[in-house]
Amino acid sequence: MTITITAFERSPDGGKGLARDTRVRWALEEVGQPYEVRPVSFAAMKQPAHLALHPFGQIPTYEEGDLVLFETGAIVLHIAEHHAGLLPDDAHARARAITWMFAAVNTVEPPILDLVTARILEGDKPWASERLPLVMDRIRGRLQQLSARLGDADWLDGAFSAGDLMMVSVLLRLRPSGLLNEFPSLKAYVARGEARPAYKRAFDAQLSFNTGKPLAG
Ligand code: GTB
Repeated sequence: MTITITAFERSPDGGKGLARDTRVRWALEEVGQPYEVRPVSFAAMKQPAHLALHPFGQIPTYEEGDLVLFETGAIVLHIAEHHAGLLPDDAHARARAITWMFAAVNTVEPPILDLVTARILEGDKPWASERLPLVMDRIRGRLQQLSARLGDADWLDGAFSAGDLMMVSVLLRLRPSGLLNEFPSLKAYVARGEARPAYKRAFDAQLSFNTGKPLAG
């Protein structure tokens, strides 16, 4: 059955891979599932046709036959549950990998999104310069805890899983801030994720989509 996801017609990041369709593309590449991408403009996202797929008028969405999903955590979990390669077989290890997926979107991503809000949406407010260091410190706190748990392991819990895919995707959003440089083990963890062939294919595909330039090779 054809899988179709939606993505920004043109991502505001110009193809740096920071929009959330990249993590869905990455999951599909990891499990070897072909997919199609339907571009959606900002205006179309808020129209009834797209709102029927995504109640909050955002991308990405995921369509497979009569199944329609939104929320990248749920989409990646669906992909991981239906195709081998992103979740371990052992029931406890599988539950722990899913726990890391939730930790990525529920515990690590919120302060990172707060930084985007503080910088971009609230950057011109008179209190912005006082708030920014507080937001940065909350992120540092989380990164400290995450790097303590990762230790010198390659991945968060044994082999690479959907938990790592989500966590690396969330941490990548920090790159423009430079904060990852303060945590060399996390920087290396993110680099390991980016070095995976499936990530590279996903990144190249979104870059080509966003720039209109054909895929190399
Ligand atoms: N919790 C949802 C999920 O995980 O699926 C969040 C989805 C979401 O935030 N989608 C964003 C969106 O559709 C795109 S990814 N925004 C349009 C809107 O809300 O009207 C967020 C994003 C946007 C831009 C960049 N960038 O340019 O760097 C990076 C990430």
